[in-house]
Amino acid sequence: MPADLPRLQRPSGPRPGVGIVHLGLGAFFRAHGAIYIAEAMQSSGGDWGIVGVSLMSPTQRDLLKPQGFAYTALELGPEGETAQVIGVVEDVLVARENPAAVLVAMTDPKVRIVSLTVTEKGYCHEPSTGRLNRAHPDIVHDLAHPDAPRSAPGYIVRALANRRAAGVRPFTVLCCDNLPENGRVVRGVTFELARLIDPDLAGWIEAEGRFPSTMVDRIVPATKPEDVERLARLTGVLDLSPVMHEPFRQWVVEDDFVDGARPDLGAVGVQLVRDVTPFELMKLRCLNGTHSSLAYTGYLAGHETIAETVADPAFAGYVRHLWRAEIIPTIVPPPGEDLAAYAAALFERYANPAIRHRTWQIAMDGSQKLPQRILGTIADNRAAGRPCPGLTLAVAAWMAYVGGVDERGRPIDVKDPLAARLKALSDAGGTPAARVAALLGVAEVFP
Ligand code: CS2
Repeated sequence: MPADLPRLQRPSGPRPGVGIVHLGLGAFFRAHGAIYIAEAMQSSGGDWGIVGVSLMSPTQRDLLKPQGFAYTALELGPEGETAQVIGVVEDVLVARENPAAVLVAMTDPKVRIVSLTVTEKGYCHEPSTGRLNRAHPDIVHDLAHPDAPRSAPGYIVRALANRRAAGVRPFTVLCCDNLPENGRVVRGVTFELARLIDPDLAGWIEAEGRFPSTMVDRIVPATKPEDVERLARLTGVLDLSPVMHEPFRQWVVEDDFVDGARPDLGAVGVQLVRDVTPFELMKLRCLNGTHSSLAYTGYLAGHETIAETVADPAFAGYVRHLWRAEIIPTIVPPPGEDLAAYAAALFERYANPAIRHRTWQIAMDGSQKLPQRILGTIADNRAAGRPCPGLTLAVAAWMAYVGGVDERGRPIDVKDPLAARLKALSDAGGTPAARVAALLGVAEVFP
């Protein structure tokens, strides 16, 4: 890559005011919610500029700051690629470096929305129940130091307490993670934490706060160094933090915002509904459920990406069986949706050779994903007396995967908050039956 390339700069022109603080400024939100919000402002105006927050690492801030926090979104379709420069992020804060600055931003009366993509593990909840995990180290810290929080729920509670003390209306909490009834999960952990800190505050949040649920969908593989080089060759400009994404996108949002304050999302294709639940169940089970099933079985079979996995006839047959026989029968179609057509479109999305979505990446954090992606579907099949060997195989593959050794005896780099415990249980199990029994005993995962 030529050394003298010009660095990407923010597009010129007037800047909107900041109206949103986003916790967890990762690739997915920058390729999904941020683009919708930028388009909504182009379409209908409004001060919905975004201050991003990285809860832990300074990496995103250090990469984006020299570019004026602008970045390129590269759409990778089967027929070709399209680059778009996104300039909706006004600043990026690093919470671990300066928690006070994050709280100042979240307390600003002009900030009407706090959105989140902190991944399933970022809510400090128990995946099997949705309740706050009070033993979580960050929650233990936040209860002892509520004015300098570490967890996402801790920041939400403290910022809402500051707003209440200042006579400022609460912000809307907009969850953009793959959790069932994600708004209600965030609402629940926020209430529980607030009650433990200040019951009057919890009452105020309950009366005045809004936590709409959303369903988010776009396949966004992690950006790799070769993506940066490929983009530089395509555009002649150096962008050190681009995002790669598929053409497809969908955002379904419950239209329940504090004082109705939000960008004009309906103008740019966001579906604004009263109840997201049917859309969310369809997506979590049909997409994320098969994603995780293919991730563990595909990885163990030696396939590096989802596209490679479904190019294998055995796995193409496997995933089509999952949709037809084990997943779609458990779902009531949302209004206007044809589930067979939805699954067929998913297959084409998975087969997109331009998207190198690694099975290893999707396999991350399985203990936080399995309940809503696979176990709920198994439970519904069992209740209906319907066998589900395909999903059971996916759970077995997850159990083999967390054992940390693949089918060729090579080590697996298992990324999961419970990785050490899962490996210890697996190792102590001895026989396969004993390993299964030990892992089924992990109550945070298996209700
Ligand atoms: C994937 C999701 O990494 C994963 O767990 O299943 O990020 C998936 O790509 C998105 O939910 C698609 O909308």
